[in-house]
Amino acid sequence: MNVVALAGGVGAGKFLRGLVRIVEPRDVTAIVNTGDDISLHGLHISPDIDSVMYWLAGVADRDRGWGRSDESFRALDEVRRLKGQSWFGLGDVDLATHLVRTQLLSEGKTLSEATAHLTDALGIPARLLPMSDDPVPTMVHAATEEGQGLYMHFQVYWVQRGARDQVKAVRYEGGQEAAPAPGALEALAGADAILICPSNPVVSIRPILAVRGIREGVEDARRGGTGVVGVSPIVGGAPLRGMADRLMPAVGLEVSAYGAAAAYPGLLTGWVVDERDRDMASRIRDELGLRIAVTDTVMTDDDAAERVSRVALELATG
Ligand code: FO1
Repeated sequence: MNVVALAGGVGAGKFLRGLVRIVEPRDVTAIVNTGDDISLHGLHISPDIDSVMYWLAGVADRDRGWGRSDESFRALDEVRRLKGQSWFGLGDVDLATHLVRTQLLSEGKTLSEATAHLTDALGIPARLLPMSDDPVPTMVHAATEEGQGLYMHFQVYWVQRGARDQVKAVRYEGGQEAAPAPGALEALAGADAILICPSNPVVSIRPILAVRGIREGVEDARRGGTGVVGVSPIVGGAPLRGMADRLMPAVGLEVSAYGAAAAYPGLLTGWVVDERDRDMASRIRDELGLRIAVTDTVMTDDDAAERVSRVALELATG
């Protein structure tokens, strides 16, 4: 069975660890958000690709959410002492990933090729594709407390400025000029199920759908009878982690399991909601016309992740 997953960072990493227990890993293709990608110190950093990669390789930091386990930050401390840019927490071991990726890109390899190199080196059998080899940065329009307008990269909004600004709008810059990564549209066309990981709709999944042809690829697959099922990243009215609660209202989405499903009009056939949001199931079913499954979606370990991915897959294929 061929399964395609649209993936953001931590939630996707956990979910995919469960999915590769129930589907042959080589038959899983994750199309990963690269809207968060940023260049710092001359290095190309792909936070969501790295999160998914580290989770699948079993080397992710479970508590911090991003980056590697058993990490140290000595290089960053020295960057700070040297009055360099130290606002983005690059760990010493994590740095190796960015060094290898950046070297490959400088040799003329694409981001897809660099990602394949890294996943191969980490022994990950599932296929990870960036959403595009072209840059599609997620940009945030916001206003400071003093009312001054800002237009900034998502990582500047989130990490450097600590999400303190009032978000007015979010843009996926260059999405319509970007080409999907080689193999992404073919994977969607050949999928027996398409799953949307429990990732932030505004800064993880919609950036993927903004790349020319990807939304249409999902729509075509759906019209052809492929189940398209998402897992709500909103549990009990709030995201488990991250910033969805600040960004969803800015783009007109209610911060709820309903609002997250409503982020994908015309794309879904089913939606997995957490048991804490059971009351919302009938509204999602009736208003959005989706098949619903209710389960405990909190992925505290791989067994829980396997259960959540099984529920999603069964809803998509059943
Ligand atoms: N998130 C933070 O809140 N602070 C950081 O210093 C930080 C560093 C970082 C380094 C590498 C990496 O792959 C991710 C990192 N993240 C950090 C996470 C990242 O900013 C976002 O949470 C993701 O882009 C959202 O999926």
